[in-house]
Amino acid sequence: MAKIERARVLVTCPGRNFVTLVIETSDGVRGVGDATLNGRELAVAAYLNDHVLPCLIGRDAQRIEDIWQFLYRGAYWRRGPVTMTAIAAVDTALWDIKGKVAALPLYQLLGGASRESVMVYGHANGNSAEETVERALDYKQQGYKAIRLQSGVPGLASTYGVSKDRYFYEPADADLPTENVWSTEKYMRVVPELFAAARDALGWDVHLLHDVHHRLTPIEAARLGNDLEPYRLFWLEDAVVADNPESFRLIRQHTTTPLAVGEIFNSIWDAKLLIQEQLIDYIRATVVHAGGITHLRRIASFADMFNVRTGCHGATDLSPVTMAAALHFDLSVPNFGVQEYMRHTEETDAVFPHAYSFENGAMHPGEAPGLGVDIDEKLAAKHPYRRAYLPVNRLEDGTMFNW
Ligand code: KDG
Ligand code: MG
Repeated sequence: MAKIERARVLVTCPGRNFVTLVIETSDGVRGVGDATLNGRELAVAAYLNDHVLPCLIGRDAQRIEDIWQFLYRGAYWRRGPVTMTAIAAVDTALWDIKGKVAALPLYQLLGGASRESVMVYGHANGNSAEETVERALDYKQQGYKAIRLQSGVPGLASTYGVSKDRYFYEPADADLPTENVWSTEKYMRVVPELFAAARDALGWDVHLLHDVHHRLTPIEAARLGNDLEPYRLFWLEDAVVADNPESFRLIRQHTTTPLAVGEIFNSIWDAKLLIQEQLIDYIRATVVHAGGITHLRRIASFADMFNVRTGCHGATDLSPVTMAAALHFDLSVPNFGVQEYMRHTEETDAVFPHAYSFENGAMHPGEAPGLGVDIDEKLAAKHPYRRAYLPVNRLEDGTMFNW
């Protein structure tokens, strides 16, 4: 039996913060797991160091399900982003080890490929609708089959999803939270115009997506979904805050625009009502924040029974370790929808050498045993942690709002 002999948590900041768990077995096999929770990184590092790692040493590294249950049930205090991200890191590292021991890429252990490659969506954004559409044309030329469109809103100094750099978007931008200003009225006027211009320029043979980022009330979301129906979106994401899943009943009564939600979900219980009442079309839970490969597979199997497809979160705060794990999952899962792909910077990619690749709008996890990704520990040590917060939002009159 290969025992878990050593485990350590590495916090590194190659342009942005990442928390990585490395597990080593008595047979000398090493696995990696992502434990990054944007803006709350050190809470997960402490949870792992202080409460999880002492319980892991000496356990059979092959018993992934049993270890998952031990960490989930055994904490007594179940769920929550910190706990579930820590469990995800352990789970991912153990699947990596299992793949390496079997000398197979992880997707083979998950049942093999269900498709040739994984369709991904890129992020086109700009300060105006014209600039966003121009960038979307660039993505289409690069071969993307699905593109998310976010544009600036006249009268608002900054808007979610609009980056300073053409390709890299990093919302965790300051040592203390940046305060942004939000106006639903101004936003609601711009989005239908953006998608009308996009269909004119891009045509109909490309999927278009949009992220509201939790900012509307159910009735406003219903109206936006309605306004966008002529442009046949692939999905409208996080139209409302999903704390109260019943909100989606109201949206659903009014629009046929497909709905996606779940990037901040950490358990099947967050998604249960939305899935079983078929209130959503895509579940965006992903490996790192939803309890690892083991729990994400459970969510996807449940979703499959209700015609809900997957659309894993893949922003840059999810490290290349999560990207690799998500791609193995995506390639194998029967009810795959799409994978978000926000490329990492060269600095990040250098710290996390990986086997996955992009070609013609799709990605493949590669054929390396396990996840096919590692962390260069020496290089990682050259990039010490830097505190960085996500922004907050206020309405124009100063009222605190959702970011
Ligand atoms: O850390 C927060 C980001 O991951 C989130 O704002 C990105 O909404 C997001 C998306 O759809 O990628
Ligand atoms: Mg989102």
